[in-house]
Amino acid sequence: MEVKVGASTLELVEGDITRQDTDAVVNAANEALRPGGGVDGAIHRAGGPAIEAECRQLRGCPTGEARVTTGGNLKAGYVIHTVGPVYRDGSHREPELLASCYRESLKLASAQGIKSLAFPSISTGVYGYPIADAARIAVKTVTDYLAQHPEIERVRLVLFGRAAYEVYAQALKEL
Ligand code: AR6
Repeated sequence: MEVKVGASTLELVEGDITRQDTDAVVNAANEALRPGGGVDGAIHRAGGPAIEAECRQLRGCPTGEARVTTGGNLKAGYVIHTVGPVYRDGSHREPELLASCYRESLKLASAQGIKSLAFPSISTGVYGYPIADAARIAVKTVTDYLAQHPEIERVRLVLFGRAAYEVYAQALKEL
């Protein structure tokens, strides 16, 4: 599924973040920027040790912020590492911090001259964010950014499995 936002394209696909041919892929990282499980583990396995070495130099990343490394052996030239909130009950700034992950990643892409990027569904695995709520925040934040930033040509939201894809497709339709 694909929609136009001004001059830019927002795309939803079911797939694996490590196989995307966008200029950058976004990693759902942790504050230490140490390789973990889920998307993070997959990106470090596929991208090779160069990414971890660069991460070590960065000395961590606070929740809601983003940092960039090269893409190692990935097709994507860059990895943007962002740290989603751990979901508790929704009243601990989780929505604001999750929106910030998408926005800060996009700002970093604009600053680096990255024209296309692929996001996974941040915080909805190990960090426990309810996916329907996370999907609404993701599509709204990305759409708002693209409307103001035509320099980003394409954002692809990469959902792992059909069920996650359907939730995001519904959120996009309702927007
Ligand atoms: N491609 C796309 N999406 C994927 C992939 C993949 N290869 N693998 C899993 N997903 P998670 P979080 C989906 O747990 O919740 C790590 O240990 C998955 O189904 O990767 O932000 C970090 O180091 C889920 O919907 O990220 C942190 O400690 C979504 O990606 C912590 O996990 C996110 O799941 C971050 O947790």
